[in-house]
Amino acid sequence: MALNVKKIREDFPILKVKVHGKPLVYLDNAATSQKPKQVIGAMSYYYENYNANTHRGIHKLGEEATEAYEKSHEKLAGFINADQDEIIFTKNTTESINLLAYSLSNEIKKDDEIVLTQMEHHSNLVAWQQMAKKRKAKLKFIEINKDGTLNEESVRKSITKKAKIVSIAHVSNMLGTVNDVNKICKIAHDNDSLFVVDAAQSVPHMKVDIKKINCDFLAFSGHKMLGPTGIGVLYGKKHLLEKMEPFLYGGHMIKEVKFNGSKWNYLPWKFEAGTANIAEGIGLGAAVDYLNKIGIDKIKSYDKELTEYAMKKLEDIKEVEIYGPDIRNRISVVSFNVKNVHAHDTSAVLDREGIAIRAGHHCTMPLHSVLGIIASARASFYLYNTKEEVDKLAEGIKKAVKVFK
Ligand code: 7TS
Repeated sequence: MALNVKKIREDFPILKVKVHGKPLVYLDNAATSQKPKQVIGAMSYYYENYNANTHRGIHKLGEEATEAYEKSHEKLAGFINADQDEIIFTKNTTESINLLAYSLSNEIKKDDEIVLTQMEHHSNLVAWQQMAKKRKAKLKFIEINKDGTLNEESVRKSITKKAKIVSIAHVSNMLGTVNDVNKICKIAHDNDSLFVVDAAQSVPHMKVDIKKINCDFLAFSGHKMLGPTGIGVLYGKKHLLEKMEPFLYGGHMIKEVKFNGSKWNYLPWKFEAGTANIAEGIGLGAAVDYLNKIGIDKIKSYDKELTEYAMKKLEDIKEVEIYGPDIRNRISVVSFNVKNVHAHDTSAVLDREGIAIRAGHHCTMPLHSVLGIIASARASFYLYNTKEEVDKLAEGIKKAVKVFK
C-alpha cells in the first residue's frame, strides 16, 4: 500500500507555514528533515513531566528519564539491527566520525592507508585527513565514473593490504548515489581493514541492517530522520568498541575514579561522557517509532517514486543539467544546475515561490571539483513531499531560466 501522504502532512506543523506568502515547499531534506508533532510532543512531555538527569538521582523523575533515554538506545538498535550496547549517542554524524578518527588513531602507523571516496561529505573526510596527517598515514580516494557511481576498478585498486580503514558514504548527499556497501565491506575485510559506513543519507530513507552489511562502524544523524538536532548515533561492533579509547573523559563514562587513575564504564556509556542530550535522545526515539509506524520500505519506494518523477520533470527542461546516476542507483537527492545561472540565483528565485532547496557545494567541495563545477542546486525529498510540489519546483526552475536569459 502506498503512503497516505495527506495524513502524514498533518503531523508536520511546519508544512502549514507560508514563505513569501506562498505555501512552504520544503525540498531541503538532505540538510535536515522536518519534525512531526509526535517528536516535538515527546520532547515537550519530557520537559514538562519528568525532566531530570539520567543515571544519577535515585528519585522517580531521574528513573523515568533514565528509562526513556535507555529505551531510545534500544529503539535505535532495533532500527538498524544492532545490540543496545552498541549504540552510542553522539551529537551528529560529524561527531560520530570524529570520535572514530580520534579513538582509532592509536592503531594507525606511518604509511598505513585510509580509503575514502571522491564523493564524501566533508564530515567523512576532514577528520580522517587530520588523523592521517598526525599519524603520517595516507589517504586514498576511490574514483567515480562519469555517471556518479563508484568505479569498480578503482575500488579494487584502492583497497589493498595497506588499508587499515575504509570509510564511505552509503548514499551521497550530492549525487544521491547508493553505494554497494555490502560488496565494499567484503573487499575491506578481505584486506583486514575496518569498514566504516557514513549512513547519514541512508538510514532516514531505507532499511539499513548492520548485520547484513557486516560493517564495523556506522554513523548517522537524528535530525535527518525526523528527529531533533543535537543527537546522532555511532554504531560499533561490541568487541571493537571495548578495545577503543574513550573520546571524551569526565562524568558518566567512568566506573571508578581514584586520584591516580580511572576505570571506564560499560558500553555505550564509556563513550557518552557528561550530561546527555536527554530530550533529544527521547525525541529521536519518537522519530524511530514514527518511521516504524509508516514503514521504512514504504518510505523508500515513495522517495524513489518522487525522485524519479523529479528527474523526469527536470530532464524536460533543456537548460537543466542533472548530476549523478539514473534512478536505479539513486535515492532522494537531485542536484542540478541551470545553464548560465549560478545555483544561488536559482535558489533565490525558488525561495520567492516558497520553495526551499540547497545551493552551494553541499560540503562536498572535492566532489564538485571532480565534476568541474563550483556549486550546484539540490532538491531532496522525504515522505511528506508530493508530486505537486515537484511540479512547483519545475515551474520555479523555468522561471529562473526566463529571469536570467
Ligand atoms: N555525511 C553525509 C553523507 C551527509 O549528508 C551529512 C550532512 C553529514 C555526513 C554530516 O551530518 P551532520 O548531521 O553531522 O551535519 N549533510 C548535509 C547536507 O547535505 N546539507 O546539509 C548537511
